[in-house]
Amino acid sequence: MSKYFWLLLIGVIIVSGVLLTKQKSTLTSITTSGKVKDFSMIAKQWQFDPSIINVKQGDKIRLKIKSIDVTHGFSLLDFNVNENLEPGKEIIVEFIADKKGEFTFFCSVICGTGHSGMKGKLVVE
Ligand SMILES: [Cu+2]
Repeated sequence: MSKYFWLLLIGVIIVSGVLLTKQKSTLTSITTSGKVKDFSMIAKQWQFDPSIINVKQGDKIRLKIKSIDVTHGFSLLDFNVNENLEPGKEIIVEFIADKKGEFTFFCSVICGTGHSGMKGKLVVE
């Protein structure tokens, strides 16, 4: 075999690798149901109310969260959500529930003795 054959082969491998990567990135898409689901949530020592949220896969979730006592946090890491909740200030969190399952959200700011138990669940069906 000649040197050129191997050079050509390596070239083809590199080019097809680049093409495949490009294709992958254009294939990534999020299917939405087009429905926006609004929820109002209260954070307080030491719970979220409601603590369980049920949605359907593809729903766009709009969560309005307000702490009514001290500073809390709202972390839903499976959907890249992590917000600080200043007392009395409403924040809006938006994301698409693009995967099924049960996902835990929790307080991410140390807020007192019950902090570690301050959590809830997003259920996506
Ligand atoms: Cu906390």
